[in-house]
Amino acid sequence: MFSKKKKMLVTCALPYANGSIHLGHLLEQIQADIWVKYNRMCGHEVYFICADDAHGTPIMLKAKELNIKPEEVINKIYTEHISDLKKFNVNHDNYHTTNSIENFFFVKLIFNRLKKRKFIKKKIIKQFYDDKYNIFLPDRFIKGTCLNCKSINQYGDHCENCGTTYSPISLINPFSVLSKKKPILCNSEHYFFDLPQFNNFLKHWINSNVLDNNIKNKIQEWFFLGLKPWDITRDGPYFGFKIPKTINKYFYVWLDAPIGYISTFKNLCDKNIKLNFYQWWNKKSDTELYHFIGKDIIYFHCLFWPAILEGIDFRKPTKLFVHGHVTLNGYKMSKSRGNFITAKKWLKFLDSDSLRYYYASKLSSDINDIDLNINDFVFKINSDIVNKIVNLASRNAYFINNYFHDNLSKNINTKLYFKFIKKSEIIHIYFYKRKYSHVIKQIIILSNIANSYIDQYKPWLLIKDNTKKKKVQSICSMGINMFRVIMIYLKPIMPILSRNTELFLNHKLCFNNIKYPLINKKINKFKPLFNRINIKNIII
Ligand code: NOT
Ligand code: ZN
Repeated sequence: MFSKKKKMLVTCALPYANGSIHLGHLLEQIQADIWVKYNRMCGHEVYFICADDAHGTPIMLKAKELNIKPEEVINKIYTEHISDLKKFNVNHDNYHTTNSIENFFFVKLIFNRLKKRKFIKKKIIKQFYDDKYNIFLPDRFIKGTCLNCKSINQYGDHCENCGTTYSPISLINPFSVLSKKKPILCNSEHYFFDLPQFNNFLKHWINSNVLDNNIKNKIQEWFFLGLKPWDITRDGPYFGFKIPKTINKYFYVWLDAPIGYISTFKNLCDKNIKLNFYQWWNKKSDTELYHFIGKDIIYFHCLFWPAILEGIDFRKPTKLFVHGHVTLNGYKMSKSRGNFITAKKWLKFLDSDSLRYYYASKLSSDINDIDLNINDFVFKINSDIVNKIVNLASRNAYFINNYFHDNLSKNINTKLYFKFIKKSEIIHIYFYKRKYSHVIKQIIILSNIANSYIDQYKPWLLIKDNTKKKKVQSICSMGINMFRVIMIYLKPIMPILSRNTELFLNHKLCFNNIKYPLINKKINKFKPLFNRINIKNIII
């Protein structure tokens, strides 16, 4: 893992600028942030970026409803998103917005290049128009009866009852979600990205180790159904980038969103002279690009995105890391169900490290949904973090602080210490493969061994015997050393607890010097490192 120093660019999907950061966003942001912190601890050069996805009809309508400009909506949300993510110690090197000069620059450049290379086609399509609101309706703003199973009130793009996907035009009795009126069908000329031209390239790319196997099957299905040209135009009024030399036509938000990865990085290069944009995005780049995404946006990232990059001769992603969704006590989170938890609400009752730990304890490299069960959460944090890990520090620090002037012994149990650091081999593999739940399992195994070691020697009895003082110092120093190794493994996951531990030990937690135990060294007075959670105080 320490082999070659790598240059890595890591991204999260861009949160929409029309709502707050919630537990769903946090799963992905925390998953990615742990991976970034881990890779940095291994000595790699890692840049972690994200941005707000600031265009589209919902943002435009929200502004209309509030009687303000869309720019005002997105600016306010931008500040809020940055502050929320920071409070969970998700530390991006740059958090930008897709409504930026850089993004407009790249969207135009990419569109023109694709057009020049004949990857863009024009076509007249029929689209629903709401003549009360005077807008063309996105699929999600049209509802009607499913043509297949006849269930009513289904969205314009797919039926939640039978799973059929279709065009809104085929809905029975369509109506506008905004005005509830029957929409009018109008003709409009749109630009299409010609995805089918990339069929062979994509088939090859998908099989070049960029995806885990479980996702590949889903994609084979799409190839089987046949790739279709992708409509990248929206008619005004629309909040987005206007397509040059057209009247009232805009780039679709899903075209400019992924380009946000490029423009956010460009914006970072402009602030950091060490970074050379071309080195990172040229077709033959020796840097690595990783996208963390949810399973609902695989299509965009596995098909459109690599095809666009291929079409413009840019580098492709090294890997796509896909995760499942968050459920809360077994249910999908939703505002209408009243179980929608924002980052802010979480922090009213709980701390950020505990969410990071809980998510890590459930995360692996698969796309299964992650259930946040509040009782299980409280139990796990109190049992693992408070009773096992922090207690290991506190019970040993008690003796070191009170009987040995804060000094760790010169002698510790080297055989057992070696066993602890040997675990790093498997832990490195688990971190690298994003199998964080396996990392946590190993950590808990080590915590149990460490606590049993102390239980076995009973320093609280030995200390009564004057001839055993040295022995007590050595046992408790070993306890502190085992705690330190555990905390090195936990550092990418729990940054606040790690920082508190570093202050307590007077020592920076890192992989480089894990081989060397802390001996003959002064530590600080123990102060509570983490608070037990009382379930009665949580009202979420
Ligand atoms: N705002 C979108 C969402 O589903 C994600 C955009 C991801 C950006 O929340 N990129 N691409 N492709
Ligand atoms: Zn149906």
